[in-house]
Amino acid sequence: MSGVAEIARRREVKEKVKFGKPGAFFDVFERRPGTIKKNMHYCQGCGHGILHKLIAEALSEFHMQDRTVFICPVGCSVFAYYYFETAAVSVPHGRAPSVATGIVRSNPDALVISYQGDGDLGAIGFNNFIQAANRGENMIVCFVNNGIYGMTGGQMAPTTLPGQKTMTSPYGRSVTNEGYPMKVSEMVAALDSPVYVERVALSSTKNILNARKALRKAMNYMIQKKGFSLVEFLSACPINTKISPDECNDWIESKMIPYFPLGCLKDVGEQREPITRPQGIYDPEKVWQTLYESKPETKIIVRDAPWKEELRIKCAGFGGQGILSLGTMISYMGSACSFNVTWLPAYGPEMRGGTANCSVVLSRNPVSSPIVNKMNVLVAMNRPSVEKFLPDLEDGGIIIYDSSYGEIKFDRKGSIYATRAADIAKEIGDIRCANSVILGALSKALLSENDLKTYTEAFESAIVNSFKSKNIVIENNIKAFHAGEESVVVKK
Ligand SMILES: Cc1ncc(C[n+]2csc(CCOP(=O)(O)OP(=O)(O)O)c2C)c(N)n1
Ligand code: SF4
Ligand SMILES: [Mg+2]
Repeated sequence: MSGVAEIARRREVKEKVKFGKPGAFFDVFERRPGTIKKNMHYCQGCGHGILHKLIAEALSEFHMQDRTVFICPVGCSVFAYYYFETAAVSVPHGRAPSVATGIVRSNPDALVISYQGDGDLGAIGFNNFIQAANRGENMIVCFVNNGIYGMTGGQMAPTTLPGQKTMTSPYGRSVTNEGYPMKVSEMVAALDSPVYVERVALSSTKNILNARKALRKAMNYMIQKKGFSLVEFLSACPINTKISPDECNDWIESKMIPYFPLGCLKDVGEQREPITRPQGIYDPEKVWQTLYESKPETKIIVRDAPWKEELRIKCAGFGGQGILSLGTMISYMGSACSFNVTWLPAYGPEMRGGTANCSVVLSRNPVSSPIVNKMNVLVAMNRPSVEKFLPDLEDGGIIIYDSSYGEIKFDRKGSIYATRAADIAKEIGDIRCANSVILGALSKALLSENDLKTYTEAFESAIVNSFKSKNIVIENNIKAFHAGEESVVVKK
C-alpha cells in the first residue's frame, strides 16, 4: 500500500482511546528476567510507561510493526525491547540517532523510532542527535524530557530546571554555574531540515491526548518519508525528583511547562516531497576482501595445543619494562593475521615502579570478554609476576619468562620458555628493547618452523606500528625480536 493510501485508510480509523494492552506489546514479556513477566519495570508515575502505551497503540493501528525498528537508548528505557513486538536495537549511550541513520539509509522502508532520554539526547549524544536532525534523516525521535538522569540515580541533566535539586546539584541548579536548561525543541525547530517539531506533556488526560496526536502526526510523516520529526514529551521521574506518583501531573504542569512551553514549533511536512537518497549497499564479501585481501590466510597459529582457537595471554612485569607495549605489539600482530583481538591494560599506581600487567586475547571467534582471569599463555618479565599469575595458568599452558634475573624452578606441567631478555637488550644497547626480545621468544614458543616464516612479517609490522617514526628504535627492536627467537630455551 502506498504511503498516501495508508494515510487515507488511517483517517478512517476512529480516534478513540483504547483500554487494555495494545497489539504491538508482547502478550508476555519473556525477555524480562525474573518471575514477573507481565509488568513493565518502570516506577509508578513514570512517563515512560505512558509513552510506551501511546507508541504501541499507534504501531498496531498503523500496521507499522513489521517495518518498525525501535532503538532503545541507555537510560531507564534501555529495556524497551522487552515490551514491543517489533525489531529492536540497543545502542550505546547517546548513539541512537546514528544507529537509526544507518538502518534507514540502508533500508529506506524501515520505520525507525529513536527513543531517548534527556541525558542520552541532550548530554552525551547531543552531537549525534543534532547532526541527524540537520541531515533530515527519515526518523522520529521520541525525546523523554524528565529533567533528570533517571536510570543512574538522579544526576543533573541538561534540562534540569533552574533551582532543581539533584544528586549533583544538591543546592539546586545554578544558572550562573551550569547555564539555563537546554531547550532542545526550539534548537531543532531553528534548523531547515526537520519537518515536524512539537513539545507535548505526559500529564493530564488532555495533554496525553495531544501527545498521542503529535506522535501520530510524526509517524505519518515518517511513513510518507518526509524526513526528521522530533516530539518532546515532558515527563516525570517521581523517584529521583522525590515526589509521589500522585504529584507527577502537578510537577509537570507547574514546574516543567512554564519553562518548556507546549506546542508545535515547526510543521512543514505537507509542503515537503518524500526524501529519496542513494541507498547504501552493504556487501559483506567486498568489505572482507577490502580489509583482509593482503593479509596472511587465517590459519591456526598455535601448534598442537588444545586451545588453538583462542589465546588468552597475560603479560606482566615491573612498570617501565614496556609491558603494555608488549601487549600492543602482540595485538597488532594478531590483528595483522586477522584474529579478533582485545587488549586490556591494568592501569593504576603500579604504572611507575611497581608491577604492571595487561591482558591480550587473540581469537578466531568473537571475543566474549577482554578480561583474562585464566590464561593459557603467561609472559612474565620478573619473578613477582610469575608468582602472582602462575596459579591462574591453565594446565598445559605456556610460560615465557626473563631469566636475566635468575632461573626460576617450576613445580608444574606445561611448556616453559626462558630468554635472557634484559641482558640481551643491554647488549643491543637499549634496555627498553627487552620486551621485543620476549616477543621473539613468544613467537618461537607459539609457532612451528613453517608458520614462523609466515608470521615473522606480521610480528615485524607490529613492531613498526608500535614505534612509529623512530627509525633507530624500530631497528633495535627488530634486532631484539630476532635475538629473542634465537635465544629462547625450552625448560621442562
Ligand atoms: C558511555 C556511558 N556513559 C555513562 C553511562 C551512565 N548512564 C547510564 S543512563 C545515563 C543517563 C540516563 O538519563 P536519561 O537519558 O535522561 O534517561 P532516563 O533514565 O532519565 O530516562 C547515564 C549517564 C553509560 N551507561 N554509558
Ligand atoms: S527511575 Fe525515574 S525514569 Fe526511571 S523508571 Fe523510575 S520514575 Fe521512570
Ligand atoms: Mg532523564
